[in-house]
Amino acid sequence: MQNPFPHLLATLIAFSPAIAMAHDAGAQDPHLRASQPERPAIASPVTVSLDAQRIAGLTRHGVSARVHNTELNCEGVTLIDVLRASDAIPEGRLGSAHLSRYVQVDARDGYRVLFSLAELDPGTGNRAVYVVDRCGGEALDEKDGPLRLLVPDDVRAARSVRQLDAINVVVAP
Ligand SMILES: Nc1nc2c(c(=O)[nH]1)N[C@H]1C(S)=C(S)[C@@H](COP(=O)(O)O)O[C@H]1N2
Ligand SMILES: [Mo]
Repeated sequence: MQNPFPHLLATLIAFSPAIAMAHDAGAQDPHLRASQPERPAIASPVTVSLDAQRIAGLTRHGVSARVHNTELNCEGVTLIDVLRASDAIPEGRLGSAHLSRYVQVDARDGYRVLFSLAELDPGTGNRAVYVVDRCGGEALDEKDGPLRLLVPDDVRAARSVRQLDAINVVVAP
């Protein structure tokens, strides 16, 4: 039988520039990776402070939302500002490592909802979510408050959590 080695060698040499080019193109294509191969370590979960004094220091906004068939006119702060005030997220644009984190919101009655950081980030999803403490000109009572969420652009008010108890930012497993 003829020795196949010289033929194999000739084939490898003939194709090596193409193989090298394909490899280089892969390394340079910015679309191949959505995130860095090595993620920086981010603590998880990060518990967000709902301390009244800290919330009182944030910019206040008026916010209206339809809940069932009632229009609620409330006042409060943005959830993204609350997250920043607790150092749960960095200032400015959220890097890719933050886009796989989620915000878990728990209520005293056991109700729980989630938001992704990406949907809340003003530079990405820009979903408006508020933490409010007054509606209809009055402080919220124990049935609804003292803090609740309002998500005016959600079709149904299911994430407008009443009886806010805890907020944690979690790295998705
Ligand atoms: N803590 C808590 N928040 C909650 C709920 C709940 O069961 N518990 N239900 C949600 C749903 S499904 C809706 S439609 C609205 C109802 O808000 P309302 O009670 O102010 O009408 O609250 C949301 N927030
Ligand atoms: Mo609901």
